[in-house]
Amino acid sequence: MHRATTAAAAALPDDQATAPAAHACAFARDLAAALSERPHSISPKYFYDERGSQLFDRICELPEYYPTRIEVAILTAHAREIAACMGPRAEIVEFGAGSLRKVRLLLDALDRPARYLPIDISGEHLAGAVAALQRDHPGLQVQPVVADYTQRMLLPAPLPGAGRRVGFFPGSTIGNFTPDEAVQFLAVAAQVLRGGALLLGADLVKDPAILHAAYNDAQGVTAEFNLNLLARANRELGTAFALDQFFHSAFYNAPRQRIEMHLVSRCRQQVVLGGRSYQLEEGESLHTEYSHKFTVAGLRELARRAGFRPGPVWTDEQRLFSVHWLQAPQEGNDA
Ligand code: AVJ
Repeated sequence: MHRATTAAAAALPDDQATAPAAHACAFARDLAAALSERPHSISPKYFYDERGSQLFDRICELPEYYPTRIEVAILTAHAREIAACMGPRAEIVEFGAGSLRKVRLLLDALDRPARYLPIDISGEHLAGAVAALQRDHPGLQVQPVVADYTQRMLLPAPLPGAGRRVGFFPGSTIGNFTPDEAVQFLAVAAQVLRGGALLLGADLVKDPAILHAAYNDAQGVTAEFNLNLLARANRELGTAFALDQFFHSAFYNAPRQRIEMHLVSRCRQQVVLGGRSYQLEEGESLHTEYSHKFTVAGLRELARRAGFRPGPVWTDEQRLFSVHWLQAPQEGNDA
């Protein structure tokens, strides 16, 4: 099971300078918990330090990793229709904004967007990406939020005169959550986006061979991305994980409709963290990520359970990936 507790309503850390240290503590605590319990499992959010964010950007360019390419094609093909759903002066809130590549596809089609609020856990990476976006869109108000969107967070009040507040959650990152966690996250998003909507990207169930290849690329970038979790612990927490004593494992669990990623220990070994020693057996794994796959109907049902009213869905011809327009509840409606 994931330790990622899902979002409750809203909190903007007002002292962002303390965020990295606070995060290192959370990482130490969560890694210690992961090593203490069996099966060992840690949240995939710890992949994304500066190095991990760079590796993820490289994954998005891999020939085997179709989700980014297909989602970009869908957003490009339907940008005008999506922009029409958003309406004039929309405020876009992106959850886990990363390198801010995908929002650019929408910005060009949008009618005078009021503001863009990218939320990301990787502060340094976000700052660089915001600077680059501002160069290309000098008139756009951008307000980056360095925060963990799986925790409570408070968003700034809407700008006076702004149109709809539209959440943007591309990439099928929703798949990192278990289905129950996904509903919890979506329920909070429905509250935060009240009166507006959520534009959500969701990867679809398909031939397991295609899924397997996407998470086991020939160049080994995904393996390096997975192993970076241990490298990061060595950098930030003073552990001494021997990276060559672990291997990357990613497989499709068909009944659960998800890719699972693990780091498997090649031998019996000891790990020291925070003055405590933990033992890993040969073949024992640390689970690092779920990447759930959806059917269009299944995703719409999850959204309904969270209080959204599902609207238009856009997919590619091969139905590899889907983009959903989900209407948030009306303002002042307590249902
Ligand atoms: C960013 C979470 C959507 O699950 O496909 C890519 C992360 N992990 N390759 C995904 C990821 C391995 C990605 N998400």
